[in-house]
Amino acid sequence: KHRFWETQPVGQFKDLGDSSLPEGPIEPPTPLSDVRPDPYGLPSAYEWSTCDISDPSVCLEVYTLLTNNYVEDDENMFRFNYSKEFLQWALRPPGFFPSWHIGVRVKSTKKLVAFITGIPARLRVRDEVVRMAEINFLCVHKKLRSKRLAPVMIKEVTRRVHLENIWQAAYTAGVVLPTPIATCRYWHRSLNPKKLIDVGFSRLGARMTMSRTIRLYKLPDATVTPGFRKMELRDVPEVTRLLRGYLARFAVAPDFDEDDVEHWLLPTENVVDSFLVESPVTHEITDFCSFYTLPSSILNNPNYTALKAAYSYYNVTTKTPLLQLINDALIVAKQKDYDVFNALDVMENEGFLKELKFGPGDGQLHYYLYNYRIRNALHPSELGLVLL
Ligand code: NHW
Ligand code: EN5
Repeated sequence: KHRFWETQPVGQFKDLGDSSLPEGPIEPPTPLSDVRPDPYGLPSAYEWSTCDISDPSVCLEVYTLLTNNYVEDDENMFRFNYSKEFLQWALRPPGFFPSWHIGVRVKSTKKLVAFITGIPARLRVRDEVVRMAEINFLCVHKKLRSKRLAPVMIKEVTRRVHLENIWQAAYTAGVVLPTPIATCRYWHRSLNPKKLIDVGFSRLGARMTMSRTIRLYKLPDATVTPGFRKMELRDVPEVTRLLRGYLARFAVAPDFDEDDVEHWLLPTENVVDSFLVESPVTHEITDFCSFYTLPSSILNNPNYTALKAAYSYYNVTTKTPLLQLINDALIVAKQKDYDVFNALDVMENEGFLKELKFGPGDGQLHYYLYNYRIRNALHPSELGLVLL
């Protein structure tokens, strides 16, 4: 059934309840001298191309490929539209490897037709911190689908990760592959219900009118938590301590240091927004919340072309009630003109989703590890990891 994935060091469906298998790496590392020194073969019309995303013309090519060919919902009404600024941020974290930004071009025209990326990360799985690659943005042009190009791309990124002496990876996908470490649900909180209904993102509920729906989702004009403000560079050490302490609770979570927090959480306009609560009395940072910006193109709608979506990222509370903190995040997202605020049921998010009027989406997100076995699937609330 999975001709490619059956050959890979990942949890296999046939091993699902086998408690004799140990947790941890499935295969040991090989000597670096045993890693294939040259790229995997592509069909003869195509060539590998390392993509320097800091070059604006290359970034535009990647952006264009993804804008036209990346992930859609199950009814092909919306397609993720990561911005160029977002791609630069997502692909250039501390210690990133340029060689892990891999394109495939048509030899004759140099047109970019496929893409896959890795970035380095330290992920803790239970008690062990493991150096990993996070794989994302796998995309094959619509006209080149089902030609088994994806397995070659996955093998090539694996080879380039191995060359850096890294032997594990993490990735998420909307499709079921062998085998998820956890299966999460997307939840959606309407901020602009009229537009969401007009574009088919949501429906008018039974026995609901448009004006009742608009009233239902109305939010205050201003945030309510005293000391709630945007995160700044000077906050990085304290936010790092707060976040590290919090992420220690989860079975799988990133091991963020100050450089990571500066990169991933310091606000970048239209990419990532972070807010914290500074005690008006002690000036301690007691709470933190963040979201990233990922619009979707609206396919085939006469009135609208883009859906502006915020995605819940990392949140930590020690003093402010979680519902109040996230409600303040909803208020700032509404002020900034987002149409919808999305969240997964990871971490403690179940504790605010229903109360803050999020509704379950029709999409799932499966989390995977490569070359690392976990004995039983985790509950979403055991995940302390959000991939972009
Ligand atoms: S998930 C988003 C993936 N991208 C999209 O959905 C965009 C739209 N779709 C496409 O571009 C986030 C194509 O449909 C793609 C497949 C390219 C998805 N992950 O070439 P073939 C990520 O980027 C398997 C993994 O004929 P295609 C995470 C499929 O099961 N495998 O298909 C990426 C089959 O294998 P099987 C996927 O439709 C993680 C084979 O590909 C997959 O033309 C990557 C068919 O290939 C997916 N999302 O192209 C893994 N979708 O065994 C990283 C399909 O079942 C692993 N497949 O026969 C770790 C590597 C690093 C290790 C380091 C130590
Ligand atoms: C790797 N980083 O299916 C990511 N999105 O629910 C790759 N549905 O937006 C993997 N179908 O439910 C991504 N509206 C996998 C997800 C792919 C995209 C996807 C889903 C997630 C989505 C929307 C629109 C559905 C359109 C028809 C949805 C309902 C919202 C409603 C609001 C009011 C309260 C009830 C829910």
